[in-house]
Amino acid sequence: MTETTHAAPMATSDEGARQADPFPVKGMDAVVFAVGNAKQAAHFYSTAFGMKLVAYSGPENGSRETASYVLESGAARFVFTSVIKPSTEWGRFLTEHVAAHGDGVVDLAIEVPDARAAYEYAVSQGAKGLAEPHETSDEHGTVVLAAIATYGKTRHTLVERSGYSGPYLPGYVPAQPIVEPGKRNFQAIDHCVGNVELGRMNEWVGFYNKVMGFTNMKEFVGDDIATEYSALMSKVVADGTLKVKFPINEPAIAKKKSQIDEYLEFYGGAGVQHIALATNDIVATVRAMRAAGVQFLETPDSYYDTLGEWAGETRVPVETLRELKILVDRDEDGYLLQIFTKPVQDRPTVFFEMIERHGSMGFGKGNFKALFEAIEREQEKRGNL
Ligand code: TYF
Ligand code: FE
Repeated sequence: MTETTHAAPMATSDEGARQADPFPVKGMDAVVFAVGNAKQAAHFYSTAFGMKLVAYSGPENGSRETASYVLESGAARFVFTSVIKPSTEWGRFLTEHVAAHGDGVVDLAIEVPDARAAYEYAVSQGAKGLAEPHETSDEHGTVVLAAIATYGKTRHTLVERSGYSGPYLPGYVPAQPIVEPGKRNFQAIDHCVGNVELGRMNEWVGFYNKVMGFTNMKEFVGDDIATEYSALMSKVVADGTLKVKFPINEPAIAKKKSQIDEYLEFYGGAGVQHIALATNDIVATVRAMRAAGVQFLETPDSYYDTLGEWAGETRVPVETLRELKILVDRDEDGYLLQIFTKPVQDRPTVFFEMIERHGSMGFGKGNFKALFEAIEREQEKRGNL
C-alpha cells in the first residue's frame, strides 16, 4: 500500500510554507445536524453532553422556515436545525434529509482564512460547488460563506469569520444556556469520521488529497485487520497542522456483517459516522455523562486484566479505567484514552467518541479488536449481525 505521510513542510520561510499549503484551514467551525426536533436536541446536548446554548435562529427573530440552536463546549460548536415549515430549497433539503436519514450531520463546516480562495481552489480541483462565496453581515461584522459537496449528502461550508463578533453567524441572536453549565466535558472537535460505500474509500481519500491538499496520516486499517475482525477499511486525511482530521471508513467483506454496512443500510447511504471530542479529563467527563444518562459501549473485564502488560502506565489507574470502560492505546509518540457512546438516535448511525490524548496522534488502533467486538455485540442485539 502506498501512503503519503505527514512530513514537515519543505519550505524554510513563512512565505514558502504559505505557498506550500494550497488550502489553509483554521480548524473545524461547526458540526451542523439536521434533526426532527432541534428544541429537544438542544436540551439533550445541554443536559447530557454539558454543552452551552449560545445562539438561536427561529421564527421569533425572523427565520420562519427553520429553528437552529448553537451549542458550544470550548472550541467545539454544534448546530441543531429542524424545519418548521419548508419554503425554500434549503428547507425542502432538510425535510427530505431527516425523512431519509433520520437525525444526522449535514455539514462539517471548516473555518478558513479566505473562503473565496478556498472555494476557488476546491472547485478548480474538481469539488462540486454547492454555494458560491457570498457575504452575510449584521451589526457584529461580516462573514464570507461558500460550500462544497463531500460524501453522501454531506457538505463542507467554508467559513471566513475574521473579525466577526456575533454569537455565531448573521441571522442568529444570543441565547441563554438551557441549564446552568457545569465543568466542561470537552474542549474541541478532535476528528470527524465518514462512512462511505464499499470500494469508495480511496476515491474520497483522493478527494481530500486533491481538493483540500490534505495528506494521509500513517494510521490506517488495511485488509489484514479488516478480514480478521474489523470488517472495515479506514484511512485518515488531515490538514498540515492536524487541526482537521477526517478518517474515512468503508465496509469490508469479513466473517461478520460489517458495522459500516449496518450504518449505510440504516442511514440510507454515506454520511458522518462519529464525531470525536477532545477532553483533558476523560474520567470526570465519562462520570458526568454517565450520570446524565449517556450510554457508552461496554468493554469486557478481560481487556483490563491484560492492559498493563502492553499499555503500560497511564495517568488513570487501571481500576478507574475498568470501572468506566475507558480504552487505552499507546504508540511511539505517547498514549491516548478513549471511549465510544452507543448511537445517540434510534437508528444505529451517528455516535460520539471522547478522547484524551497524551502525545499519541493515533486513533486507537490497538483497541480496534475490543472496540469492534463491542460494536458487534450491539449489532447482534439489534438483529443486524
Ligand atoms: O476514528 C477512528 O478511527 C477510531 C476508531 O467504526 C474507529 O475512533 C474506527 C471505525 C469505527 C469506530 C471507531
Ligand atoms: Fe474516532
